[in-house]
Amino acid sequence: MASVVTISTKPFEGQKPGTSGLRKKVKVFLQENYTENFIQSILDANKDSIVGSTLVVGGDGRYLVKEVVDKIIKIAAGNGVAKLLVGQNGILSTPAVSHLIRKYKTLGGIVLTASHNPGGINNDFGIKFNCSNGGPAPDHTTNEIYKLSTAITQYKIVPDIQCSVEKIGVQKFKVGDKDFVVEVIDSVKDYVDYMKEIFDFPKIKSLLQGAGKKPFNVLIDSMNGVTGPYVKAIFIDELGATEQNVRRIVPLEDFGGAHPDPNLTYAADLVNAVKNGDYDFGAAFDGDGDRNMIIGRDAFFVTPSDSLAVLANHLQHIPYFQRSGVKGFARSMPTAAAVDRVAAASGREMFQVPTGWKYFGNLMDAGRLSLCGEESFGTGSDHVREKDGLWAALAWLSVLSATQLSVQEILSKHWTQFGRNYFTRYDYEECPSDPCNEMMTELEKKMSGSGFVGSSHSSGGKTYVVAVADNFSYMDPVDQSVAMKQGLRIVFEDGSRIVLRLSGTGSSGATVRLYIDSYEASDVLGSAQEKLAPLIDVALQISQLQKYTGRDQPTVIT
Ligand code: VG1
Ligand code: CO
Repeated sequence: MASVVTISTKPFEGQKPGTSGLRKKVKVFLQENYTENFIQSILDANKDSIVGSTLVVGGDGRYLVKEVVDKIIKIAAGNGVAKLLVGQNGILSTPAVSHLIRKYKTLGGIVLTASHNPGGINNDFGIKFNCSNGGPAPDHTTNEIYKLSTAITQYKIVPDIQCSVEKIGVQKFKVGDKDFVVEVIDSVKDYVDYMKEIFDFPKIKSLLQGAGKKPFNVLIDSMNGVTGPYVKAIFIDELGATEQNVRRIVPLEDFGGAHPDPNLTYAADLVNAVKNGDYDFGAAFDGDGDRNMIIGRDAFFVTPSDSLAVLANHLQHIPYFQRSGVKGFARSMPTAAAVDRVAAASGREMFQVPTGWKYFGNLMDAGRLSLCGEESFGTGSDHVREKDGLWAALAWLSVLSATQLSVQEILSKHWTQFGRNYFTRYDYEECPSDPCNEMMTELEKKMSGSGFVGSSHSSGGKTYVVAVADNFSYMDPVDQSVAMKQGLRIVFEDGSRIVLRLSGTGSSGATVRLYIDSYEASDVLGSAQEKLAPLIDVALQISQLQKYTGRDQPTVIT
């Protein structure tokens, strides 16, 4: 029998979850009691239901996941949790955690990941709490966790529990007179079974095998993140792909030094391999498996905003939606409005929420939302309450199989029918914080000053007249909660738009994100960078971004 020990502790500053959980350098989490404090604060935020509860625990395999899984086991036992479902070796993708919470109806789950941020001893770690609907905790819960972390005086732990998470199976412990159970589960099985229900695997398999014609060649890149074992189970074991169709499918603690963010800069390897090889389709996923990048033959790039719109227009090809029907659509505010046009054409509800997947959950729970996405390579549906990288790749393959078109043909057809929202995002990563904050304050002042609305701004022979200027705020239509200050937005009379916000997922300094989009009804086959160049210039002029950040070039262009 093991017993509970109460350890005195003092609050740490800055345990405030950002866009998606608490993310800091590994070395910050390694401080004595830092991680314990935050875990205790999560459990305390659930104090009315924690005793006797079940929680799901797992992470993306990065450095520190195993150690923190062990701490969670001991602290959960100390707080009267009855059972933990833990992925083998601590491995669970973020969408898989969401699915497990829903399937086994648990109180929630703790996800150990800093997502697309690099891993390893000198990089990032993160902890996120997901609620019983499977989704990231909403603002009122993360605010409560933060508040508790600022006043914490003790945590409860059972140091004597020795629990290995290497082997699948049930381990039982006695804590005082209570039972405590840790069930180590297969990291991929439940998720793979679910994908087989959602999609028509035999159809996708026959697409990949060519169905008598030339095989449809895919290249799937896990970037050494958590999706590796899922990709192996789905693409190789189920869909008959070979080792030539997959890359980097072994999860590594430091992602092999890669920055596991599937975009044109950090997944350049995949882009080049598809460009130079005989591939019809490429996909990459981020560290924790919730993001996706889709490219076609010759590395034809599908922007996430377009990907969302194309999927919205083709959901009828996916068995899950044939059964459940298609409800509304949603996107985050900075995401280009391509999907809005599909919603309008099909008479469906359309929602625009702040950045972060937590804002989609209520709409899904209320039965009003089927498909949503973010420009940051996030796409997903109400099958879980997280964005889901593998789901997106399988959804694309379902559409390609049903239409028998190439990726590029689908996009051209889409733009011809709906027009095109040209979109680009510039990221200025890890800039000094103070000047960036000042830039946002000054810009907001300028935007609310008299005469800004109606003012003209010119570049490259084009003139834009400001129609709307605001700091985006959102009221959730389900629970009426309000999220303020979610990004500065300047909309011009022709509908073009500039959005500027500071990232809430970085672990040091400030990352500035500049989003630009502009709609063209018929001139749809141009290059986004060329089309948007004047607007980008206008954005740099108005914000004086280069002066404040000291950067003349962005770190990443999407
Ligand atoms: C970024 C993206 C946002 C996404 C979030 C979490 O947030 O912009 O769209 O939901 O990352 O994604 P921010 O605050 O840095 O802009 V993940 O895959 O890192 O959990
Ligand atoms: Co992620």
